[in-house]
Amino acid sequence: MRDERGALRPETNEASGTSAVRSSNDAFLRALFREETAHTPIWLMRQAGRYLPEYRALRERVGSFARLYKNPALACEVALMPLARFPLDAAIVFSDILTIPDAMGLGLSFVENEGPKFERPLRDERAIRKLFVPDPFDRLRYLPDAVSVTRHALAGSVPLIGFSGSPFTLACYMVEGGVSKDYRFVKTMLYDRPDLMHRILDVAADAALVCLNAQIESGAQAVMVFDSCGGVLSTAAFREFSLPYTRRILEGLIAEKDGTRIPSIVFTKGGGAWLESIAATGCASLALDWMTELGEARRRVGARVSLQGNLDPQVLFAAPERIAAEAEKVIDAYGADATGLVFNLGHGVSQFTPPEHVGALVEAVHRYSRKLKSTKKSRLRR
Ligand code: 1CP
Repeated sequence: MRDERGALRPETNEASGTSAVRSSNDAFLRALFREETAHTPIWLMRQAGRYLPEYRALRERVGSFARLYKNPALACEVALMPLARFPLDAAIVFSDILTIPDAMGLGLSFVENEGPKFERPLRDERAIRKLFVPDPFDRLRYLPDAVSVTRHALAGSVPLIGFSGSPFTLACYMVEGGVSKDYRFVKTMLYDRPDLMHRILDVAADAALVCLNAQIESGAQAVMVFDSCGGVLSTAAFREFSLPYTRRILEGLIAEKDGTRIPSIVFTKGGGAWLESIAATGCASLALDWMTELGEARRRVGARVSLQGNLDPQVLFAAPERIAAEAEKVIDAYGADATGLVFNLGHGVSQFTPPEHVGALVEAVHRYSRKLKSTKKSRLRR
């Protein structure tokens, strides 16, 4: 089905027939809202990616990463790959945060083993003044279409997450032109020409917002903002150049779709010092990197937001028994009986992770949390 703008639209809640029911497994959405669940839901950042041999084979066949995410049917196929292997509690649309600057005309390419590169990084004032907000249903049409095709294919099995980069993280890639170790260009601009930095952030915030809302309109049931570079800032700079722009996105998000609230998650890598201010932006949930202790985070902000995280992704290199033991530690750190935890890694799955180890993690989180939650229930009945 296509709407008046010609975009693909999911047949809403086709599986249930009612608009109020979320998904047959709604543990992920319930946990985001700090409601009771029978188990702790789990999904992993970058769950659909290079550690899966079927992903590598498809990318090889198709020729590039961009050909995958620009084709809604292939993007859907990739998003479903990890779910075919593991009983994960959420799916995430297969795309990249850098599609927004690409649609702004910066010329994105992905160079093998070097990561993303922009042909025209933003360095001069004229280019910055000309920056514009791309129409998500025009230049980025493949993204809302991928959301709608994936939502349809999930058929109500688990919820679908949409995402974007935070304005500051987008600005880092746009100014640096790719991955950076020292953030030299972006920090030079931020301190020397804060007016230009604010101009980029202003456009990036509007672009991220329209892009997230397009994903919600197309069927995303939760959205996540990745501030993967936020942690490189001083506290003062974070308060000036990252936080207000993330807040602006959260304030503009579509809050409810078909009678169901749409929760938002904010991930600030290296943001452990600022949890209170991030929680005050209005997000439903904070995603934490592995440096932050979950129990401490819960004491600081757990009454306001749910938490997502935060196993060190490199634990997945260890043997399955060690993975299970480390996962239990994460759950225990949060508070075994508690509501409001979505299990995840503290950052994306490494491409060198053996897929069976991801299976062992998902199994351990489900098994251990089910045991703890049923013990709590029978304790309450007594
Ligand atoms: O096949 C390939 O070589 C492409 C590898 C790849 C993949 C699978 C890239 C390149 N991006 C992605 C997908 C992707 N990116 C998803 C898909 C959904 C999922 O989680 O399964 C998401 C959510 C992202 C988000 C993203 N891209 C972030 C934010 C999260 C994070 O990891 O901090 C960032 C910073 C990027 C930039 C990016 N894209 C790709 C690379 C190599 C990079 C540079 C950063 C890095 O090395 O991870």
